[in-house]
Amino acid sequence: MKYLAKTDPKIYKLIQAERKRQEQTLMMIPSENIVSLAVQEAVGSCLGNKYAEGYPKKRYYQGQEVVDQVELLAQERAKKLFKVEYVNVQPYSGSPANLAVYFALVKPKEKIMGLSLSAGGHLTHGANLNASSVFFTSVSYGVTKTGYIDYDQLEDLALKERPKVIVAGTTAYPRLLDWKRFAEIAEKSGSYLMADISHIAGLIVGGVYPSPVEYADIITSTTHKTLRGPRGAIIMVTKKGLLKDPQLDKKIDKAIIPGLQGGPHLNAIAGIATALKEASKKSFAQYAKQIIVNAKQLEVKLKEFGFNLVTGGTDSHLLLVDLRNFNLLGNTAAELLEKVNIVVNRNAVPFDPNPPFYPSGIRLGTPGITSRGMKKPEMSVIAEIIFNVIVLGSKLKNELKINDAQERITGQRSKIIKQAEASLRKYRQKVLDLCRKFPIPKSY
Ligand code: DSN
Repeated sequence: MKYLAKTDPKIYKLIQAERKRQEQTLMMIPSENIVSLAVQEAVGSCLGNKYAEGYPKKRYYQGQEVVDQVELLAQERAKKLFKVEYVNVQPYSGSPANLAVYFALVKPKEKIMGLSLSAGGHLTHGANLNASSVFFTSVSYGVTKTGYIDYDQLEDLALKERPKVIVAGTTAYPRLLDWKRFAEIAEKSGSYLMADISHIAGLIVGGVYPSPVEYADIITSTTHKTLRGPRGAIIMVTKKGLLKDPQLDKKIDKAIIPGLQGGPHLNAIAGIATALKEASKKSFAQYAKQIIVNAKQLEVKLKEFGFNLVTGGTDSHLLLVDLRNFNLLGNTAAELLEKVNIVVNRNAVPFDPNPPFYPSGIRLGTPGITSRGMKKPEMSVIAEIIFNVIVLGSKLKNELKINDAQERITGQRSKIIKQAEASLRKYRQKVLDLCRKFPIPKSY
């Protein structure tokens, strides 16, 4: 980074600081990951200088002979890896990708149906205030008391509402999705089935999570989560989707450009192509397998320590911990864990009695720490640290007589954190030791 250091020392220093933060913390937000140097080089390349509105061989500007090959390569690799008929690699990220699908298939105010945000769905699956519910009419399905998707409710609702698109996708759901059941319901209600596999794409190509390809018409995915690529997204159309609607691929292309986007980010598309190549290797399948082994080990250990996990556990890369029996908000838990260099996010649990900004749970996942090479023994150490930190927070909240309403106030939570600091040092040291033993792959 010698050029950046000279031209813009402030940004250079901030990047160094962020790299150090990543080196010294356990990345346990389940949607984050650490990409390879190869992917970083592609993203930082001169491809970002080029405008290329349109699609390979059908662009608006000249000078496309090289970038056409980049985009075609990304498309071909995605098609082969996910076993689909058609891929658009241009979406800037997951949210525009989902919006493009709705834009392609749903008229303003017609219905879409997704998992509610409070039950583990994504903002773009029809949440309040999001474009997916402002421009379209959003109907949400939910989960049962056990935390599993309520497929019976989903079916009743789909038959009643007849949405244009049913979204099978999640952002905070630890279990497998029943693609077949989704497809049967979509068939009955005459809906397109869109699978949003953003969280699980890497697990699917690694062969450790069932693929929706046989069942969905359209599949969207970000590329930077378990797939371990750069920030970006892809939209895929399956054989089933094309049989149902032979124009589906063209509708998606049109929705991306001229519908929603301008010039594609060819540098990101090159990074996606490289990540797809990496994901086709045997070592990636081993990585995907280890992500789940690690999540399962966390499940076992956290349960031994008395944590309640939504649905009782996980089949994937993430766990949703309901902290109500520890009498601590997700905010306090996440802030305390950050003090020992474990980075997770606060998260609502299904039927959360607390508001979304002060939810009762935390969401954690294993893609990032598995990229560092950590395995089951390290998961046991991490689970024990999480337990100790949360028990300490709970005890201090009690001793400081901070009630649930006060705990929502930053200043009150700071009292707990300040009081905890001395005792947290030893756990922070343990985390630092782990980070040193399992360095992140070299990074710019
Ligand atoms: N922010 C992502 C996540 O954390 O799941 C989804 O967009």
